[in-house]
Amino acid sequence: MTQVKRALLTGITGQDGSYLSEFLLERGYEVHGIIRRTSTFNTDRIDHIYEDPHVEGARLFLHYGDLNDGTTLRRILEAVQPTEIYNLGAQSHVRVSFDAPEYTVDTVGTGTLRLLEAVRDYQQRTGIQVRFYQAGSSEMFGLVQAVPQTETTPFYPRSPYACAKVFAHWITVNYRESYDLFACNGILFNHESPRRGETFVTRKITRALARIVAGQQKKLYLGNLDAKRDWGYAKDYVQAMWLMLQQEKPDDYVIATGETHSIREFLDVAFRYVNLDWQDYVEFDERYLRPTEVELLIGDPAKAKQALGWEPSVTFEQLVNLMVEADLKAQGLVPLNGSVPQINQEFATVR
Ligand code: NDP
Ligand code: GDR
Repeated sequence: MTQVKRALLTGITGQDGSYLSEFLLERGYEVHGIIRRTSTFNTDRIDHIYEDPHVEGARLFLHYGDLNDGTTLRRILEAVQPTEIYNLGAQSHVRVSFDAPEYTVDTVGTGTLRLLEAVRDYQQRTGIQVRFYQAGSSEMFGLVQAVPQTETTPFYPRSPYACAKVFAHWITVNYRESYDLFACNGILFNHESPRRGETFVTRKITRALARIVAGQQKKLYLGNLDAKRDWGYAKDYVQAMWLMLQQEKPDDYVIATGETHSIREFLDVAFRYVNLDWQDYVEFDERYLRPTEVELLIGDPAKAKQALGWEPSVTFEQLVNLMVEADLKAQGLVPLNGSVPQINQEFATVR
């Protein structure tokens, strides 16, 4: 009898959790996700794959828990008995991490340790090997030490979020070396999609653009437009997470496109789609600046290409366009016969 492939995800309700769940379900996995109790539903991104657990053959299961609650994490691990764990849960907003540093570090840093401790005990007690993926970030590189950034570039984190991710990275390495844990760090550069959280800059731009075209918004307020990011497509990136856990040996990998673009360039491509000039709509608001900024990120994915056979499939321009199209569609503005929707001159009140 073949063993059931059973994955446990933290952060299943997030952008990456939703794409990874789809990917794993397509490959025959039973998928278990940890969700937080909230007063309104927070499962929008996975509602389309949710199955009633009472129905025979259901392969997606949700469990209430939190990275700040170690007891519950242990209980879920014991109940699920996963073969693979993907630790995607995080307070993942860099700007917000300056406002809520303790909470961010507790979730991102100590939360990872809590999960690793649970895995370590579970593995030692049962002898069952669990493969562990840690969602590391290019934010760990922070202040530029070298470009392009590789697995050996030194970290210089520039936010509470990034400091916590550096801790999570090294504690994952330490548990791999100390307890023979199959644990991998993905060092993922920014990856976006129509499911990207609405307050990250890419989605903030494409969503605002669609609202401007629909006449629901007049201005878009942004912070630093000169920062440069290596932006890829989230669907490509979750595949890399899975590939890391299918290798013979655990290791750490940079996942990136190898290209970098400024926020200005993102605005150029996005607004060009609807024949508008972004300079007519974008205003500066200092509240979106960070006390310490990460100015330039560009990753070198050579190791992932060589060892995992992984490559990005979507270009920068394609990524911007697919996000713009999705937000226009969400506003009921579907381009017909290749023509772009016309801007509604009747602007509603600014929200
Ligand atoms: P999102 O912000 O979209 O999702 C974060 C997820 O974490 C949500 O499911 C959220 O739940 C959950 N979460 C938040 N706090 C807790 C907590 N205390 N306990 C348990 N779960 C919690 O992030 P992404 O999907 O974009 O990113 C996934 C991971 O990858 C994160 O760890 C992020 O830091 C990291 N990363 C992301 C990159 C990117 O460009 N997207 C690049 C590099 C790393 P809820 O829905 O209830 O809020
Ligand atoms: P980042 O993503 O900080 O790179 O972290 P974000 O989209 O928030 O910022 C990218 C750059 O855009 C600048 N910026 C603004 N950012 C936001 N959010 N809102 C604005 O109005 C705005 N104006 C300019 C920022 O200053 C920054 O330079 C993301 C998250 O997903 C992390 O969890 C992940 O680890 C990293 O990517 C890789």
